[in-house]
Amino acid sequence: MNIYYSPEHLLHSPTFEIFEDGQHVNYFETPDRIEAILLALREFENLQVLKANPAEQTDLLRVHSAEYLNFLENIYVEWLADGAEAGNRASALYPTAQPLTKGVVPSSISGKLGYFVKDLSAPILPHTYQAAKASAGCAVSAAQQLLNGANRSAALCRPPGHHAGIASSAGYCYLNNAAIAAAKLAEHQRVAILDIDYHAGNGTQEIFYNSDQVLTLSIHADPSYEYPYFNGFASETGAGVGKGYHHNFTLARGTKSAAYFDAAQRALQMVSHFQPQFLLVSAGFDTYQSDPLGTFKLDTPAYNKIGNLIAGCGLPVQVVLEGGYDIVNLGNNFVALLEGLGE
Ligand code: SP5
Ligand code: ZN
Repeated sequence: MNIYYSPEHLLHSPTFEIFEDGQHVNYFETPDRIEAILLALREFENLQVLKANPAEQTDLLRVHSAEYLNFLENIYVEWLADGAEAGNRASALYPTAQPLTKGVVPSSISGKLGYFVKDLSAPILPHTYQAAKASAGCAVSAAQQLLNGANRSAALCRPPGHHAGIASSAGYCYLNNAAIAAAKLAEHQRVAILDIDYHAGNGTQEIFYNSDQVLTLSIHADPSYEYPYFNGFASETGAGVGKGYHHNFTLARGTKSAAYFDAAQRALQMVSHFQPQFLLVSAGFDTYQSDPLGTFKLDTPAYNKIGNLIAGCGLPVQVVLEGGYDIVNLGNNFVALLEGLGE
């Protein structure tokens, strides 16, 4: 199996985030996440870790709006030109507001931040866009592997992607890596995306909400008590021709393996029924029992079992890394999923 990564993820390392209750905490989505996975992969045979090139504009534009990409590319420099001081903690840009309606991009820096950034966990630093494009490039390279006929591929994406919408950053995410890969694959064939991160894949949901070519499924903590709060409810099932091509599987606080596997099996039945050519897995490991942001109770063997269940579909599978913040166990959990998936 080929696994893609980019050292450029190291360029993006925010120091803090702000929780919804106002707490400033150390940033959870850290560079050592990738380094931990790379270390664990050394023990694993039959795989090659390869450096990916950054995603190209054409790949990004299948998913994101041009004005949003322009914002990500330029906002930091605009801020410096406006007299902001670089090189300290405050040099991370945070949003300030949410518009009631979308339509006209604000001209002010604060206005743009409020318009394009949905929460206080997706700051923009000097090299954030570069790292995000490199991350998306990992997903594009892994997708290309499937197009070339591989049965398995994986992308060590950082920053992650599944909370990024068509024109929005949120929840550590800037570019939606899985959606960018899926959009590339969907130019040729039908694609399903199964999101197993602890948090609802609301960005991916938004991007394909009106599509019947990409089936999107997300298993996650019920948004009635967990981030991202506003989407990811079971009642949201797609719109227009996409009606019936999105499904959310909401789980209670403290969900254990048995209930999780049950949801996974129901989701995978939908995948099989859809008969896609490719299956993409947005793989978050914040469902782990000691994850600092999650409440679920999965252990390491559970990821092996989830891999087995996914393999049961008999489809070419691409794994795209999303969340997972228990750094000590992240590498083993990632390896367990790959081992469960098999060749
Ligand atoms: C990719 C990914 O996993 N993103 C997750 C972003 C979640 N950020 C919100 C964390 C909310 C923590 N709430 C703590 C409340 C403290 N009282
Ligand atoms: Zn998550």
